Amino acid sequence: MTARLTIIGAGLVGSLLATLLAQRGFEVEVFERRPDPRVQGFLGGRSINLALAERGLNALRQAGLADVVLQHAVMMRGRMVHALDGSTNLQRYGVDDTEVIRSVSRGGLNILLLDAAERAGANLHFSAGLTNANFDAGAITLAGHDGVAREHRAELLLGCDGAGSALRAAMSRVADLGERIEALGHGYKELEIPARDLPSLALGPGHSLAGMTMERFALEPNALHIWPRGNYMCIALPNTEGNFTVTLFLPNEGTFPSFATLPDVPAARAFFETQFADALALMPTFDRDWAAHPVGQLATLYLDHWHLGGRALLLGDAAHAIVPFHGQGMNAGFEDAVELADLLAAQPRDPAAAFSEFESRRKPNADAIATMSLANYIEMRDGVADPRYLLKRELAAALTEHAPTHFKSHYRMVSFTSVPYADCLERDRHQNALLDALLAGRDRLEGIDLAAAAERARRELPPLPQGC
Ligand code: FAD
Ligand code: E0Q
Repeated sequence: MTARLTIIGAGLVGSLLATLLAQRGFEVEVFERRPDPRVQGFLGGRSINLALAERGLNALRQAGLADVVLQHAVMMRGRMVHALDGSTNLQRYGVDDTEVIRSVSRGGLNILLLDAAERAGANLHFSAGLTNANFDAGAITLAGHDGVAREHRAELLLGCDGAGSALRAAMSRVADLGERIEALGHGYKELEIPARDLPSLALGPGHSLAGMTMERFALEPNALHIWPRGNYMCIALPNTEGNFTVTLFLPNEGTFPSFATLPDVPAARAFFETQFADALALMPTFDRDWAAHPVGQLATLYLDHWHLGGRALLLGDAAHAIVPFHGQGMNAGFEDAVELADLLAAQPRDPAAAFSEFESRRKPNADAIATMSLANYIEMRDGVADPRYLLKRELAAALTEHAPTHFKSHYRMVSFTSVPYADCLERDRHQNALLDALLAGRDRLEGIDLAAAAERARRELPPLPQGC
């Protein structure tokens, strides 16, 4: 057995990794900067949610947690696109309800994972933020909320401390990790559509409890809502309590509209009245939310190196923070956790080899999902309303049906399979070229011989992996 493993950060990835490693018999210590959310309640108390897709769910399955998480999730069948005139259109994500994504509460999921980590035997320490590491001495420095610094022995460090990772900073002081941060130039603000206040009706015939609960949602519950507006957009994800978390994505600077041109609540409200009138009508706390919630920043983080020999390794956002437009950051981090736990369990005496293998397996995939996430912003904010995009989508759906062994839409590969991200990107380049060739000079599907197109897909594209 190796020495103790020390995880920095008990967010989504750190707490899942702690669970997986403890379940494999490792001795695990976890240090988290914030206080224990199970004791203090969430900081800010806001419900923020995330989309969980197959990769993340698969990782939770490995930890034995998929069923319990699904009980606290809201199914999203597709994207509900809200046009400027208030009309809506559901674009299904998958072929049927076996292909859906789920909206889960970040705070709720974190609490569930912390409980699981403790049950599996991990030792969790809260209000203990890493401030420095001495890799040669095998020691770390931690600061509590009292500001008092403490030293701790830690030979093997696993950095799950997020995009602003303190472990990454400590590693960078002794080695060049080749860090590059590319700011998106767009920020985000979180708002809320609360649940409807229903009169407490007696449960008469035809009124199931579930039905009553669904009526609390002010918008279709089983969808990811999106208001694409060209250079910017709003989205809304449902929470089990009947409310929606709304996120506005907008350029930071530049001509109207940007965050810089919305200096106060009246300006923001006027902007929403012209661009998101239907959503604004459902946001009674808009003014308060706008004033209270900060603008979050978005960036992609690239590193050439994720580890220092067998002493320290970064994973999750600490290694590869991405923009959120594919809803894959947590999913990718969960895949990391499973991969690392398996590699360490297979060679417990050689962490350097496990870390190096982890980096060579995961880095191409991290780069690929970074690229696809950036591309999805363009696609989401103006593509989903573009006739050319819709035509391509339609042809892709037809080919999926006629050549299921060789063609699967980019979105479905990423969200509903565990085909490595790098393979998804590579396959999609070929698929896209085929779609463009088939659609050249056309503005409708009529006239395309689908049987011949499917034959061409089978001839030109490599077969999809088994069970996909
Ligand atoms: P984090 O969740 O950031 O956790 C890091 C933890 O480390 C925190 O608990 C923090 O307190 C702790 N920490 C920080 N510094 C220290 C320190 N010095 N010492 C000790 N502990 C420390 N992903 C999806 O899959 N689906 C989505 O729909 C989705 N939507 C998103 C929407 C937005 C607006 C954003 C910004 C991101 C979204 N993501 C989504 C990405 C997702 O949030 C991240 O990929 C995920 O949270 C990464 O998990 P992590 O554990 O690596 O980092
Ligand atoms: C998903 C689910 C923040 C965010 C999260 C997401 C998605 C989007 C747009 C955004 C991508 C999609 N998407 O609908 O294609 O599938 O998670 Cl902005």
